[in-house]
Amino acid sequence: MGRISDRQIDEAIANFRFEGTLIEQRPYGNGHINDTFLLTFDIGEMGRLRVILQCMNKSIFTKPVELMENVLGVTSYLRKKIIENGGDPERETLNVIRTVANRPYFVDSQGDYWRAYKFIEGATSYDQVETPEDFYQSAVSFGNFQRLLADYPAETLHETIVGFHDTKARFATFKKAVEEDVCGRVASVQKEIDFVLAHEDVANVFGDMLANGELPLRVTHNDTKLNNIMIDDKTGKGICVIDLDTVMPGLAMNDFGDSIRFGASTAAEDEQDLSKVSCDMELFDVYAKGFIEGCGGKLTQKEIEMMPMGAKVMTFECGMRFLTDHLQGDTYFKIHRENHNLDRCRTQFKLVEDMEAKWDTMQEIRSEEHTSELQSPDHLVCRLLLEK
Ligand code: ADP
Ligand code: GN1
Ligand code: MG
Repeated sequence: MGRISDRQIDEAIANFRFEGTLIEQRPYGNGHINDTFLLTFDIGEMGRLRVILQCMNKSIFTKPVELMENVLGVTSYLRKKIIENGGDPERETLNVIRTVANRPYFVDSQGDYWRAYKFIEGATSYDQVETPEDFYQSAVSFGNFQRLLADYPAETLHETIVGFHDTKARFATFKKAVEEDVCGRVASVQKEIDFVLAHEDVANVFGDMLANGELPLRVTHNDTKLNNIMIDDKTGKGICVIDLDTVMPGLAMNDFGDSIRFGASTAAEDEQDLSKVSCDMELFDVYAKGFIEGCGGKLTQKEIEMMPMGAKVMTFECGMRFLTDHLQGDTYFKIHRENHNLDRCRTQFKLVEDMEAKWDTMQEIRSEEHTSELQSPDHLVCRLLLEK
């Protein structure tokens, strides 16, 4: 991992209300943003207790206190809903463990911010789809997450990353990175740069529709990749949506699309053999079905119509973000090898091309199904939020 010293980890561990004797600590998971550790405690006759300890990435999340306010707000709201629905709030939402000073986060002597969550036992976060059924279940859960938060007071949420899915603004940032060429990498990625420039229209679609009032803003997750959901090992159901750092007003199609970009790909996000990368239409289909069901009839006709576009926009945006980071010297996404962000960018652009080739099929799948019951856009309340 590198960024965090052992001394900092020890300092953080000493400052949370953990029970028992620490018997193991190790880096954990495949997130690209935070530094995540799994801690195991021996609690005597009661056995073992595991927790997740995370150092938040403060160069990305520049206001960690506001971020934790969002997390606490959303998890306590979900907790109530889960209890009302007869669910298990210990496993179906994240549970923040407080510090000895009774705070939801700890600031260490280096100024880094830490938080801890109960580990969700008996469930797995997958990096690649193993069965269509799992993918379907993750879709139901992400849709359900959006439905459960439909009446959440959106105006209380802080915008943790400004313009997170403002694809148009990200296009402008990309162009600036090309102009500046701080690492001298532009010449070696001209093909990828040309791909972005040829797709400017994709960057503008949703911004223009939002401006015209054609799409509602809702409280969305905004980072719906498969490893941000825990699938129950026994029932196979999506039990808990995790990684709540980017819960903010956003677009339903982006939550849909980000899942497709990651989970409906036939290869890993960083696969180097591009012949293995394509968008699986069966997976697209099962995910669309599960997501619409999970949203419980809340999506508008226009939103459903724009779901394939959500897949294309999110995939294009993510590829462009990886390329921008490659040009800027890999300062945002964690990398584990040379040109890692470039490899990631290439898989995303291959997926965009494949979606373009399969565009008619994607439209058909979407329109064949699920368009029967359509509701009014009752969440326009959020519309003004991003403009404030
Ligand atoms: P990042 O923002 O870096 O992606 P995440 O919050 O997604 O960080 O955490 C990284 C990984 O750690 C997740 O993909 C998941 O595998 C694991 N993880 C996070 N929180 C929990 C939890 N409460 N219980 C079990 N696993 C978790
Ligand atoms: C990051 O945090 P993680 O690894 O779940 C990123 C997403 C990207 C994704 C690409 C806060 O997600 O936006 O789509 O990597 N999260 C943030 O894999 O930037
Ligand atoms: Mg994550």
